[in-house]
Amino acid sequence: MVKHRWWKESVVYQIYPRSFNDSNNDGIGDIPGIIEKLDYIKKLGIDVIWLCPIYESPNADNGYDISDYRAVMDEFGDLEDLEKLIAEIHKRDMKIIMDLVVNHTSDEHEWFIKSKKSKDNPYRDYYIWKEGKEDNQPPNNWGSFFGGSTWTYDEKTEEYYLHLFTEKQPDLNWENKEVRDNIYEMMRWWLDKGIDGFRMDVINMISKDQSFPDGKKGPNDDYGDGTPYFINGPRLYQYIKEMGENVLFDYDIMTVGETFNFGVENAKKFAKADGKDLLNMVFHFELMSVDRQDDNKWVKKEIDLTEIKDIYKKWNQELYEKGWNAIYLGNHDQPRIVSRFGDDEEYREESAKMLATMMMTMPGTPYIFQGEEIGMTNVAFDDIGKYRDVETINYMRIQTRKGRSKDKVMEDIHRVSRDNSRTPMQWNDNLNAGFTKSTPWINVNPNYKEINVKNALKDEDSIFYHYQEMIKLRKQNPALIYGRYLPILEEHKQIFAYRRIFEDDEFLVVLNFFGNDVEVSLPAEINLDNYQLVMKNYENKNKKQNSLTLKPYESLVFKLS
Ligand code: ISL
Ligand code: CA
Repeated sequence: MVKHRWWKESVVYQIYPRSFNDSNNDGIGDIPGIIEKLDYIKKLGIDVIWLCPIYESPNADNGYDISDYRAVMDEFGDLEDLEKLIAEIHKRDMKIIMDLVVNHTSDEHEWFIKSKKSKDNPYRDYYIWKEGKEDNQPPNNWGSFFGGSTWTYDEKTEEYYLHLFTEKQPDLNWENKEVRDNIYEMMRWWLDKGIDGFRMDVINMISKDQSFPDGKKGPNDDYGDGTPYFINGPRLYQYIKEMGENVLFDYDIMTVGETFNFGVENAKKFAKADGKDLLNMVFHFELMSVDRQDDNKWVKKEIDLTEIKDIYKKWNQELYEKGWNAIYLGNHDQPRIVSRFGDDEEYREESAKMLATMMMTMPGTPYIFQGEEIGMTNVAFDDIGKYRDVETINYMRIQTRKGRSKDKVMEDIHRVSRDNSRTPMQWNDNLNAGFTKSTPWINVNPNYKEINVKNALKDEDSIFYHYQEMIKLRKQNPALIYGRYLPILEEHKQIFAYRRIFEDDEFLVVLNFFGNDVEVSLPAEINLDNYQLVMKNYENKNKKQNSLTLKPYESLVFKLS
């Protein structure tokens, strides 16, 4: 029995505010700038906006280091602007979910400022402080996601504090009930302002093994791997369930967890607590590893389409009527999808449309990251000084210190730096792509003259209108949302094809995932004479009864007549 929910039938648009639209010409995107563009987002057919962090922050990690959960970062505006944004979004019959970043705060949060004052103040246990080992070693050998140790020594109180990310992002101690109660109270404060849910940042890292054991350390690793001791930790379900009981169950909201290494079993388990919706869906990272060697983002591996197919098949079939999928290929942490999974040169439009067709015909809730809908691409700044992301800057410093050439490191950065997705939204072909009239905080991608919203809206064949059409098709056909997922041609190395079936509606999706022509014969039970072609990304498609010839990145959607 399928339970219908508004968030299952929604398409989400992710906004990284710093790079979206600058309304007061200080070079930084802001909330009034977002309000100016709500009609554009509505035109695309969006139902929910996921707003990346806008809270007070020193921007060590561009807002994922919060110093006041109840204040808006000056550069983005003020609380009044935010309340206006919420009202304007609701006026347009859209909803807004905000980013909940509660695994850590900024080191400039008042809690941490008090916590580090002394060993015995009431805030000490809001964070995770430990004595070092003898001879001045940190409490264990864990490595931070952004390089270096996860421990920083505080001279004053002669202890180390834990930070899985930068040293300006100390981890909160979720063992401390006061911390949890403060978080729940803050969540209710935002929900009572009318927001419609949360995207929960690294939410499956909040429970740590309290013995903080060393992690496995390979011969050429600088640090040990702590992830088995802080990912999916011992009290994670207890905390999330408590969050449900204290906050989530009281509201008709949408939640999506960002969960590294979570797996389908956890996705099912966390979807409910005592029969109530808990973590509605999660972003897993399995598709983010298909082009990485040993899951190392900086080391490239050729994409094997069968690996992608297996991941979709597992998640789609395991969560069928037991959980719900979040469908995404990109976000503010990942490279631009047309550069990563498509072809951002010869077949940029065709491959961007093919990826959109894939996402909009998968079971789950699709997420579009700003600029994806016009096929924005990776950027290749010629100088490290043009990059802004702390992870990228740390990577250059650490790698060159190890003796690697700058040029080689720049190649890695061009391919996977998070800044690929953080260059300003390209609105038109005016100065700075219409993002700002002053100097942008990060340079605009030089290809903005050709790739921009203005050109997209003028061209009826643009990627934008393909997204708009696909979103419409999805909305009109529950089979594309709730339907069973049945893969075909599973062994094919180049074609990704599947059927979606719901009651007596059926769709057949056939995607050429690569840049060369391919001839494919369909399984005997499929007779294309019984199907009507409803979406394509090339003109005049000729089809035979039981076989197809597909052009590079050609995508086709058929509906059983
Ligand atoms: O993309 C990654 C690094 O290249 C991931 O390790 C990412 O940092 C991880 O998925 C957590 O991401 C979230 O938390 C981080 C923040 O930097 C990311 O922007 C956010 O999406 C710390 O808050
Ligand atoms: Ca601004």
